[in-house]
Order: sequence, then structure tokens, then C-alpha cells
Amino acid sequence: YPKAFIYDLDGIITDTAEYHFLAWQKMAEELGIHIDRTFNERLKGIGRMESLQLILSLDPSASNLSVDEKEQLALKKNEYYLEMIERMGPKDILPGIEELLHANKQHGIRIALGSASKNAKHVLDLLGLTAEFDYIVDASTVKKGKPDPETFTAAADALNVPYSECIGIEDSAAGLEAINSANMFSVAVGDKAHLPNADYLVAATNELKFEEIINQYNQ
Ligand code: B16
Ligand code: MG
Repeated sequence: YPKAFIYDLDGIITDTAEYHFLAWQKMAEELGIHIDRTFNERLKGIGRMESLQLILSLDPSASNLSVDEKEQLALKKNEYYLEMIERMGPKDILPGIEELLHANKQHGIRIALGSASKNAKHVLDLLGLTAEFDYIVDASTVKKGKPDPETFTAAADALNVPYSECIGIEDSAAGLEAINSANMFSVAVGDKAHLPNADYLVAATNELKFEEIINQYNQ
């Protein structure tokens, strides 16, 4: 068995990836910038300011915004996001995740979070999952966000587990690249077009079965 599972948050443990998209879209529309779901794939897993930068790069007239104005925009997006997730609770944990966490516990496998979000602890609290995690990496922990491997290696280092004995689970291209460059076994949730380099790919979280992940890891 591997020694640790490191979970991405948004899009893996809960569907906050959708709310991040809707909040960015609302903020962008107010500036007359249109973003769609295909573009959103590039925003997944990367930090708040990096996401904003990518959105603003779609509009040449946004290039003269000051640092202060950009921070206001990011703040506004976050307010929309927080409003959208206000009523979230344990019912919003994605299918298959609780079973997987339970199987990890049963086999003595450590559990960590590897998220790029500043809201990660808040979201875990809303879901009632904070106590399940042995270690939490969020935006406040790492210097270099995904696709840099630091998010995942920091979790493994804290748990004192070799990278080759870690399994990382992600829904974003940036996060998948982070897991792969950490030399961990990568499990991705989504479609092959966006996530071509996963060691093991499933279409949705309800397909994340512990025994199958272990079989793939041991191959
Ligand atoms: P925040 P993850 C990431 O979380 C999201 O995928 C990404 O879309 C978001 O921009 C980023 O967190 C920052 O989030 O604005 O809450 O700090 O998927 O790494 O758990
Ligand atoms: Mg994600």
C-alpha cells in the first residue's frame, strides 16, 4: 500500500470548482469580459491573482489597471465566491470521497490536503471534514503554487512519507502536472483532453474506488 493520499480540494472533495468559475464569470462580465468553461480549465488549480491575470489578459484595455484595482477585483470575486458557498455542508461532499477517506483510515494511510485556495480551511470546516486530515497545505503554506510540485511535496515532507509512496488526486491540468513532477502516482478526475498525463484517469469522483486505485498504483 502507498503511505499517503494527497487530495486536491476544489473539484475533488467538493464541487467548489463550479463556484469559482461562476464567481469569476460574474466579476468578468462586469468588466465586459466573457469567459467560458473551456477557458476556465486554465483557471483550475492556479492561485487567485494568477487567475485574475489570465482573465484580464483577454482584454487589452485591462492592461492599465493598477495593483490596487486588481486587488479590489480579486476581493470582489472572493466575496461572490463566499456568498455562493455560504450554504454548503456535508451533503456537498462529492460522491465516493467519504468512502475513499474511510478506506485510507482503515489501511493506516495518511491523509493530506493539497489546495491552492486561501479558502481551503473554511471549505473543509463547512463540509465537516477538517478532522479527517493529518495535514493541510493551502495557499498560505506554499511559495510556488501548482503546477510547481511544492503543494504536494510539502504535504509529503510534513507527513515524512517518500514521494514515490504518495498518491495525488486532482481535477486540474496544473495540479496534475504538480503531482507528476513530484514523482507521485497521479489520479485525475475529468476527461482525457484536459488531463492527458494522468497515471490513472476516471471520469467522475464516484469512480474513485480504493481497491482499483491501489491496483493501478501497484502495476
Ligand atoms: P482562492 P484547489 C484552487 O483550489 C482552485 O482550483 C482555483 O480555481 C482557485 O483560483 C484557487 O484555488 C484559489 O482559490 O481564491 O479561494 O484562494 O483546486 O487547488 O483546491
Ligand atoms: Mg481542483
